[in-house]
Amino acid sequence: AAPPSSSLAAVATSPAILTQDDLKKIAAYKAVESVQSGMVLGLGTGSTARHAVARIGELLSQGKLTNIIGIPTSKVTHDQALAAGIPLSDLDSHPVVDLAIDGADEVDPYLNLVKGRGGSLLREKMVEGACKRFVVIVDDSKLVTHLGGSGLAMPVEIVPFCWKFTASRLQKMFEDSGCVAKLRTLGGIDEPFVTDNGNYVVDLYFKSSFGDLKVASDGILRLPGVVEHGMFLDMATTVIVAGELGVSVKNK
Ligand code: ABF
Repeated sequence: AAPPSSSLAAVATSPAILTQDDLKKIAAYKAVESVQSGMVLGLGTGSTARHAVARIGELLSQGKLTNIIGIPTSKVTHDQALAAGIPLSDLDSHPVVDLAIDGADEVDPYLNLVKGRGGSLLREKMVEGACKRFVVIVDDSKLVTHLGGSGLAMPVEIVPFCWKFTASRLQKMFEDSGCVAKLRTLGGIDEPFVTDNGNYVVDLYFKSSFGDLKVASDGILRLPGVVEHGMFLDMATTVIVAGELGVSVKNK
């Protein structure tokens, strides 16, 4: 199938030099324009999504939005949203989410994503998998021709029990692609990074393409010890990309 087309929106970015954070904010604000009063909202995690959460809180405090219920995708977002005055709930009480807004680490031409470099992939996948519309917000540095091709990590959340065994099986699964599996640790020390769910993250690095995304996804999920991976295939309904030349909106 042909990749989704995109349109350059009329929201021109300012002629001044924009930082990457400015672009993230522009994409986030554009996404929040789709939020309507009464919605149940999936609240993403990361430096782009935090702009959306802040904006939703601001519109609520100004009375421009009412009756919003937020479903946070991490403890960090929970705390930010609470401080911003957004009423919160969870999927147990609100199993259908109207709209989720979140960032991504990579976006391919078919709107498949890599997520989870921030470590919140499991909750993000649960919440964003339950939503009617999933709007992804990125600056244009996140666009790739194929997932895993940026040379950066493809995260996999695994249980701590015998994590070395699981990591080596993941590496072996993709040995033809020169895969190296590394346990994510806390900034320069050997202590493992622990997710909100008490699990570890193994980051997979590929030297060459690992082939069909669906086959890779199924293979990883079949491995005992794996909880979830960071490929979000066929989940995004819209991707908003902010770049120096303006905002482009790609719809599935
Ligand atoms: C989350 O934040 C993640 O899934 C992804 O890892 C990350 C994107 O980070 P940022 O918006 O900080 O670039 O959405």
